[in-house]
Amino acid sequence: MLLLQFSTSHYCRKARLALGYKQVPYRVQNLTPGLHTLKVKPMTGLTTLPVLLPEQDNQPTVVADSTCIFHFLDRYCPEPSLSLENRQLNSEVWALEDWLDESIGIATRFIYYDFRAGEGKMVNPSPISQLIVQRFAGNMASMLFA
Ligand SMILES: N[C@@H](CCC(=O)N[C@@H](CS)C(=O)NCC(=O)O)C(=O)O
Repeated sequence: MLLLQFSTSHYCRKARLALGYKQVPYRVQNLTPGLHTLKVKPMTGLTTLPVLLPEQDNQPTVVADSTCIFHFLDRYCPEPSLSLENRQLNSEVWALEDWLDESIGIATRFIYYDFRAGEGKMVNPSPISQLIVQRFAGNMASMLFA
């Protein structure tokens, strides 16, 4: 399997944790923020990562969104399960997972912009990354934390 990701994204880490928990072998391809849309949007219709390419017969070619990746992995490799046997608890867990993705997940991204605009500038020293950090992360951070 191939995981398209941003190396520092917490949603991508979430996908890596699930793959590791299932012990499913996978490779990663790190995409450059901004340019990633050229590759990802035609495949998924979305601009977000992670995106998993199962590369297996009789499986979907593309699975986008960390939650969908969790559900796909539970079907592909049922044990160990990411779900609970108790239906009531299981639906609460998935509701919580969805809520955390949409609340803390998004808030954390803004804290990360602030980090990248400051001491985290050198997380990825490539020129394109530096350009993006200077152009976007700095502006976002100053808007959010001014
Ligand atoms: N609900 C999505 C959120 C993923 C997400 O927001 N990923 C960010 C990286 S942390 C992203 O790809 N942002 C780029 C963009 O929105 O263009 C998931 O769980 O996969």
